[in-house]
Amino acid sequence: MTIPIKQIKLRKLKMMLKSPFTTSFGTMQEKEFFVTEAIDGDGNHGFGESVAFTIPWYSEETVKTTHHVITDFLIPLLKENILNHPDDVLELFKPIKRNNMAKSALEGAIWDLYAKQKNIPLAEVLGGTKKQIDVGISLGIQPSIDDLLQKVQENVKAGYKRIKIKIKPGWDYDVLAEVKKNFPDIPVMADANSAYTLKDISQLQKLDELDLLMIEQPLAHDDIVDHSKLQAAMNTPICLDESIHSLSDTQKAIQLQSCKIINIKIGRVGGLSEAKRIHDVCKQNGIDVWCGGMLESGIGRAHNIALTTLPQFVLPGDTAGSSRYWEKDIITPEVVAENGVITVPGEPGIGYEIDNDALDTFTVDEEVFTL
Ligand code: OSB
Ligand code: MG
Repeated sequence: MTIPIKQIKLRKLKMMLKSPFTTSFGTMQEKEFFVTEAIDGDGNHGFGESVAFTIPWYSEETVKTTHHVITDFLIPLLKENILNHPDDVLELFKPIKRNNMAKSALEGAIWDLYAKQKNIPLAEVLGGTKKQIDVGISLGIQPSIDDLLQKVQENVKAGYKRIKIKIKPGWDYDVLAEVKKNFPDIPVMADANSAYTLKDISQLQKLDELDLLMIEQPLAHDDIVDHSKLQAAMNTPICLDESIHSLSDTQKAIQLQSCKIINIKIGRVGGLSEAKRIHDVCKQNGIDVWCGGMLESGIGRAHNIALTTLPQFVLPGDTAGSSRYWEKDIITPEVVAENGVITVPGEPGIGYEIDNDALDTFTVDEEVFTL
């Protein structure tokens, strides 16, 4: 059986985040991204989302490189080849080096299309079994500690299962200590987005006093060697985000003992097939995983939810409810987290309908490619 795909639609969207999101690398408020749509001849529509930002400060990809790689290289590959299963996309795109977020945006739409053709939920196609998933939140760097404590308070009250605090030199130990003092019962973790080097080792070791759930990506975005030295010198588990792009990166990080936990982001690793493979090898090696976020719209969020139903996603992810990010999301119903729990939708594919009016409102450009 082949997956018949007649058309690929590429919509560029612009959406404003409810509030600016600040990390050690910069502040984001406007989100530009692509909604990908794979269409067959039988009325099925599969949707995906790209996660690269306009500026290459999280990784090397941008909105513009995503468009370039999708239109000039990836869609031509889809035109010239036949797919039997969404897993084939990974092999088909292999000749194109990296550009994982571009690859993932198309692959996601094909997974959703495939699940809809089979009339089963995406979670089930991926092999996931959970009916509900636990989620936490990621809090950006705030203007003051009081602002941060208030945000933590609101989200603890809303029932989120863990709080992630963005840190950087000068906004780390004291801030985290204050959060732990005021909220001793909620699991707290920190995400540095590569803001430190091994020269800061004593500062990082001091964080061991705080009994954090983990520290995410303290060192360079492309490093697994220094992280291995740091993990050997710290009790707090290190979680890798930016450094892990593939199954092979994962195997090497495990071998070097560079981390005890991995944050899997579908876009960063090139799609759901690679994400599953990373999940499987982590499960075999006792590495806990959780699903990260890239401030996605509801479409990307739905993919994250489906992936999180796999068994080794044992820690709460960053996939919070739509209303934390957007005045109005582009899916219906929106993603809702109740007491830190999202109920996995039972409908075919991503399990949420596209809100076409909202989609139109935020679309600034649209292209159609016939395969
Ligand atoms: O490092 O996980 C990260 C957002 C943008 C870029 C990188 C990261 C993040 C987040 C937010 O932490 C996750 C989310 O709420 O979607
Ligand atoms: Mg991170």
